[in-house]
Amino acid sequence: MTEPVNVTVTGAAGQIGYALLFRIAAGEMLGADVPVRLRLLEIPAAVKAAEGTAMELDDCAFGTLAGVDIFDDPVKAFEGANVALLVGARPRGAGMERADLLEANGGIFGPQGRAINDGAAPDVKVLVVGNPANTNALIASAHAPDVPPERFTAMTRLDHNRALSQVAARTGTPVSRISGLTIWGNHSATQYPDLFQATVGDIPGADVAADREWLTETFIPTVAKRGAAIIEARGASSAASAANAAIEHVRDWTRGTREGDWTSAGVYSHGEYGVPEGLVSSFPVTSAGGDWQIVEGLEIDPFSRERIDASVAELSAERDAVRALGLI
Ligand code: NAX
Repeated sequence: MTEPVNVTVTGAAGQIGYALLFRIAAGEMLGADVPVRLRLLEIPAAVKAAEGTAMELDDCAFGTLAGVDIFDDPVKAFEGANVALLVGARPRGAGMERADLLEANGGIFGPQGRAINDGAAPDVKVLVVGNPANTNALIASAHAPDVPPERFTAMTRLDHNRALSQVAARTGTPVSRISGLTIWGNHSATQYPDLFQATVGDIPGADVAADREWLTETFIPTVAKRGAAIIEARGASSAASAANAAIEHVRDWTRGTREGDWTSAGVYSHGEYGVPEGLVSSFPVTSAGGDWQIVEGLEIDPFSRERIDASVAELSAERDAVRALGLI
């Protein structure tokens, strides 16, 4: 049997963790023939709940699951990690200012970045799901000077999938026939879902986007505010769809994106499309050989430019705030 891949999942006892772990263990993320060893990280108060989840994982008797270990210490949890899914984060509490939120998350993602730096496998790939995801990825990466910053990514795949589904519903086109859609910027309400480069069935996405009222009044806000709509309907935030997006992000990263298409991910900017170097911003990306590549050379129309710039400005402001707090 090949050596198991070590997958560390933080926030393992949370609702996304519960929707995620069984699919990873079943081989849906890394492949049906790839054995996985799960390393779960939780805060001490939630370790018992993680143990319950581990019992259920045992009870599935997955052929691809080589073992489950549970930790409350990031140093141990990230030892030998090949893939790290950083799901656990500090949610915004009542009366919490943005600086408080960034500081609380700095206290989580700084030490986790350091632990990844010191103990993870040389090929470690990191996906940050916990919000504010882009800036948390930036903080973790800043504490991992020996890991290439390209290995720290933030999840915008759920936004990408939400946009695909909205376009499919609007046009009656199966999702499988929609390509070239992009989420730009921050995983926040300022994100910009870009249809202009897309192909929808046999028609250019720009034709679908030509209905500016639908684009600006329905499509863009529906995608950006979908998380709030789910909370309103379900009484809890997105969990299974977020877990699915995390699985797809890592699956595509490790096994490659679909031929002739790209996806969206928050990745390290080297200055592409005018996004300041060093920000973790969502871009159109492909993956081959285990590395993300930003799709370059797309023509950005003024409508899109304005929206990309607004979301990137928010990311720059978050970076300035965490810098001022001494978190990076
Ligand atoms: P839950 O509150 O259900 O679970 C979070 C878990 O993380 C808890 O079990 C908690 O004990 C644990 N945790 C907290 N601090 C930790 C630490 N320092 N180390 C290890 N574990 C820790 O939240 P859930 O619904 O699972 O959401 C998790 C995160 O995903 C949240 O930050 C949420 O905002 C974010 N999301 C991000 C999305 C994205 O597209 N990037 C979409 C879904 C989701 O909203």
